[in-house]
Amino acid sequence: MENLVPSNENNDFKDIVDFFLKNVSNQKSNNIDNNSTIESLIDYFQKSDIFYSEFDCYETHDSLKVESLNRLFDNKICAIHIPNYISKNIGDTIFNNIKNDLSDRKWDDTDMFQGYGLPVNHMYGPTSDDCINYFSQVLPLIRKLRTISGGISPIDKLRLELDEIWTNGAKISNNNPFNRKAFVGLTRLMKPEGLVGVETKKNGLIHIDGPLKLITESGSFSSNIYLKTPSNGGELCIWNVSMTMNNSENLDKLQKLLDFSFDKKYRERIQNILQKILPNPIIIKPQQGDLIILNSGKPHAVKGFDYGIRLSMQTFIHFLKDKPLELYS
Ligand SMILES: O=C(O)CCC(=O)C(=O)O
Ligand SMILES: [Fe+2]
Repeated sequence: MENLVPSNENNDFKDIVDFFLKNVSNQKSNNIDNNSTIESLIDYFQKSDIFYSEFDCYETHDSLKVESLNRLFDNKICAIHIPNYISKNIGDTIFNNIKNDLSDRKWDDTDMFQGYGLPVNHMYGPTSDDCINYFSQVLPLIRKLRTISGGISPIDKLRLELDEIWTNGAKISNNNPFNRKAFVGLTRLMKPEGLVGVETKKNGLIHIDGPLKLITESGSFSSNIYLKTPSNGGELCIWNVSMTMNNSENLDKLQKLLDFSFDKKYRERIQNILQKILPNPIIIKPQQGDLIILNSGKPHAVKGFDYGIRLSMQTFIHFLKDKPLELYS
C-alpha cells in the first residue's frame, strides 16, 4: 500500500505532531520486567481447574434485530450470526479489487497476515507519522471500499442498519485524543502461510479485545463480515466464560494471562494453557457473505486452515448506555 504520510510541515496534522511531542517528552520509562509475572501466572494455571462456562448461547437471525442487540449488549448472549448478510458476489468483487493493494507488511504477531487499512493501534504511534498515516487513510479507504462495492460497502450497510435500529444511533467514532474520525472496515486477510505458532496454527490465537469482566452499562464488541472463507477450517471459537460461577480473583488472573496472549516470547505456552483451562468453546463456521457480531471481552480465536483464504471486513462496536454506538477498526 502506498505510503500516505505527508510532510510533517503540513498544518493539517499539527495537533498530532504536537500531541506526540508532548507525550514523548513526558513519557516515563515503562520498562517493567514482566517475566516473573507471566511465569507465576503460567505456574498458577498449570495446576488450576477448568473455568466454568455460561450455557452456550448465540443467536442466528436473517437480519439485525434490536432485541437481539439488546441481549448481546446486556451480556445475555455472546454473539449474533447473520448468514448471507451481503451477497457472495460482493465478497469476490472486493477481494479482486484489493488483492494487489494489500499491505506490504505481513503481521507475524497476530492471525492477520495482510490487511487493507490500518488497525486502530496505529493511531497511538509509536511515532507521529504512524498516527498521521492512520488518519490519512481513513476517508480515502472508506470511500474506495464504497466505490469498489458499487454502492454502499458492507461496513456502510452495517453502520446504517445499526443507526436505523439502535435508538441512540450509530456513528464512526471520534472518541480519541485527536477528536478525528476513526477508520472503519479494516479488511483482514488470513492465509495458511501466515498462521503463527505450532498449536496456534491449528487452534487459533485465543485473545480478548475488551475487558474480560463484563459490565452491563458498556462493552466492547467486534463485528466481521466475511468476504472469502475457506471450505474447511476458519471457524470462530468463543469461550463463554461465566462471570458469576468463577472466582473473581481467578478471573483477574485470567485477564492478566490474556494480556500477554500475543506476546511472541510466551505465546505458545500461554495458548496451550488457555486451551486447557477454558471450557468448551462455542464454534461458529462463517460462510462467505455472513456477519458475526461477538462480545470481544469473551476469549475468542479463529481456527486455522490448510487451503484457501479467509478475508473479513472488521469493525469494533463500542456500546455505552444511552449513547450512540461508536464504530472503529
Ligand atoms: O475473524 C473473526 O472471525 C474474528 C476476529 C477477531 O478476533 C475479532 O473480530 O475480534
Ligand atoms: Fe478479536
